[in-house]
Amino acid sequence: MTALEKCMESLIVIFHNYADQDGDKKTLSKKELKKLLENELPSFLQAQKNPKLVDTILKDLDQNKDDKLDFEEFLPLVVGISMACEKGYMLMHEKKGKK
Ligand SMILES: [Ca+2]
Ligand SMILES: [Ca+2]
Repeated sequence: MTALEKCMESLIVIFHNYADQDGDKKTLSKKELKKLLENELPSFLQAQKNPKLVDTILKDLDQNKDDKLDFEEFLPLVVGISMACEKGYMLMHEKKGKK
């Protein structure tokens, strides 16, 4: 597998590690989402300093308003954080000196 393929597989595995914890394996409940964020994205969670962050994220991403996130609804969160990280990455590399 290529690095990108592994990356996508990891995303799916991580989603299901948490989504499978209660009876509904297809979606992340608020409890499961909170656990996922705490364990997999601790620095993101700390940087936000918002005690209601999990509620906010769930509300923002939950398109069909069932208070749960399926994989499709969960992806924009990963994409959003990845984009923020990429900006940081570019800044870091620009500082290291332009060609
Ligand atoms: Ca679940
Ligand atoms: Ca939903």
